[in-house]
Amino acid sequence: MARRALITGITGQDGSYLAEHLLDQGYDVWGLVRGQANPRVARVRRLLQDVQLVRGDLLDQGSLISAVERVQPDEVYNLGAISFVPMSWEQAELTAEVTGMGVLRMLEAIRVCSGITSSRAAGSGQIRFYQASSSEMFGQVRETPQNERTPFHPRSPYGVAKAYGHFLTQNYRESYGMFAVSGILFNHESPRRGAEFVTRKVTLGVARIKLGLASELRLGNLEARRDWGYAGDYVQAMRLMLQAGTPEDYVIGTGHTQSVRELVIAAFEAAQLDWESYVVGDQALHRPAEVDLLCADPKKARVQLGWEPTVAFEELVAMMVESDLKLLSEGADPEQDSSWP
Ligand code: NAP
Ligand code: F7E
Repeated sequence: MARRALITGITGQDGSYLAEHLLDQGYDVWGLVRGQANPRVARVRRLLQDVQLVRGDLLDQGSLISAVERVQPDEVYNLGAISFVPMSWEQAELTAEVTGMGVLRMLEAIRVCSGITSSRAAGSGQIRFYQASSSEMFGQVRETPQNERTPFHPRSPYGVAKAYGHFLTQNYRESYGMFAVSGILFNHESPRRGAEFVTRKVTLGVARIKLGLASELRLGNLEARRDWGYAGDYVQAMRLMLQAGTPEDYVIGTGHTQSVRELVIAAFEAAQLDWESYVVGDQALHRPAEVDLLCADPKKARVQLGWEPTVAFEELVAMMVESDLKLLSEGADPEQDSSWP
């Protein structure tokens, strides 16, 4: 029988790529969707027609229990979160509730539906759980590159909430013998990336300038460095973690780091434009506390899971610029959820 997966965050970038990947692997895929009139659900219905939808919200414990009871999943991928770092300062409590406490509610739904108690541990055939953890937990880094043993020093309410989810996932594994893993993923991008994140903001900005739809691009800190990879590669690592013999945590990244300035140069070059004529610095876009440097050491994933990234930074940026040029020239509005390449 096909394995059955339940994905929270199905309407997001990673949810879409993971759903496609799991469908390719022969899974029955279910996506958790929330809200009465969430426009992103229509996009999922249109582009992921083989995904079945179940209602639920990471803020609502009962809804998660009902979803797990209905779907009877073999694997749960918890990708749902408030994931935009600047928003986590503006709505810190909501971020804690969704990105942090949401992990507790999902783990509890699995525990209750599986009949696991402190005296009755998880058995074989148990539901396997993936938690979408983040390199933002490393924050002000203590060493470079960062691996599974690097200490955390998160720099935003988002990073703090993710650290809670990470430790809770480890704790449910240790307390109840659950197959629960935390994937510590570094930044991953794609033509489906939300327009608020810097890669997509830059590639959309470049495409608008190239097509004469804009004359400048306002950005914050150009010196921050990130380890940027391709989302399509990273969702494969999520599945591999849940197929491993033992539940363990893994760092996923490319092992290379670039600055936002280098991202900008690469994107403008991909459209044969001179970036210095268009980019305007904006102090309002700087963060109260910045993560200056991230660079992954993905050796454990390479050795134990056989996972390798396949798309290099310049290729990723060129792919995103090309996709945004196409979308905009077709008259689509990428800020609208109806367009999803
Ligand atoms: P994304 O595009 O921002 O998607 C976030 C998803 O969370 C959306 O589907 C959203 O659904 C859902 N969500 C928000 N509030 C919810 C709630 N109360 N209940 C249920 N679902 C809710 O994020 P992404 O880039 O795909 O990332 C996926 C996960 O990986 C996130 O947890 C993110 O924090 C983490 N992560 C991402 C990266 C990265 O570079 N992309 C790196 C490390 C970790 P709605 O349509 O209902 O709003
Ligand atoms: O910022 C700088 C900004 O918002 C990257 C999320 O998926 O990855 C993501 O978090 C850098 C920062 O991503 C602008 O200051 C400059 O240093 O694209 P971002 P992020 O904060 O790294 C991690 C791994 C996650 O887990 C998160 O969910 O770019 N930057 N100027 C800017 N950033 C934005 N957004 N907009 C600017 O104008």
